[in-house]
Amino acid sequence: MNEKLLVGEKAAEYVKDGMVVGLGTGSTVYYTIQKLGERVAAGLSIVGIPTSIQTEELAKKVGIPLMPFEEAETIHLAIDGADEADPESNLIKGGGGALLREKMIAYLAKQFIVVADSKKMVETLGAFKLPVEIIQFGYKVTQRHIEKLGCTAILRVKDGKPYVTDNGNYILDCDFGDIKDPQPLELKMNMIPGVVENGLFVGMADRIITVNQNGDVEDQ
Ligand code: ABF
Repeated sequence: MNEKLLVGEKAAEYVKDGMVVGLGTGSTVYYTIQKLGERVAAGLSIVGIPTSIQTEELAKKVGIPLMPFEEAETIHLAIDGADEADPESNLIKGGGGALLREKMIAYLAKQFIVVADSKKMVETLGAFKLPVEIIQFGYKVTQRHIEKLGCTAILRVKDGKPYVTDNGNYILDCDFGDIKDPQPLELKMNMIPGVVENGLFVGMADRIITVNQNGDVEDQ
């Protein structure tokens, strides 16, 4: 059973005519975007705001009209994936490197729906290393400040070079072990000069669509 397809397509049902829709990044929301493309072709009138260049290209390919984030007065609904989700619907995101734009769009959205296969649902966040977006300047100093919070912070590398986000920044993947209380960590992290944003989305998700133990799509 393709859990990503099931939850991704279920989320598309929440999109109504006239909506401005935040379009997430990743392999699960991929199915949401595909389904929305079909519905647009059948007459659905929406405008999408992509959370990454990758999603912008996918949305154009499937025919979803787009608008620049700067022009958005409001976003009715943002739909995105996650790397982990705990029972309080706190998330770790950023495995795909798009966490900054994802968080900016989710923050503006009136409703934020997360699509997550069952493997993403955890009791405690932290098995997935926390992505943190930092500026390139002085990144080793920033890395040391972050490690003083109690983690090992590893510079994300791609093709042998530091990975660079759509915004021209680096990402550190930070191993804190179990993150039992994500809110103070989210705040402390962003206080560090050089940190742009981190992948803890605390209290932001309004709904998580996943698959339960019986294999049924569950709308939490
Ligand atoms: C995106 O979804 C990222 O934040 C996250 O890394 C990614 C993971 O989800 P998937 O498994 O759907 O690719 O929003």
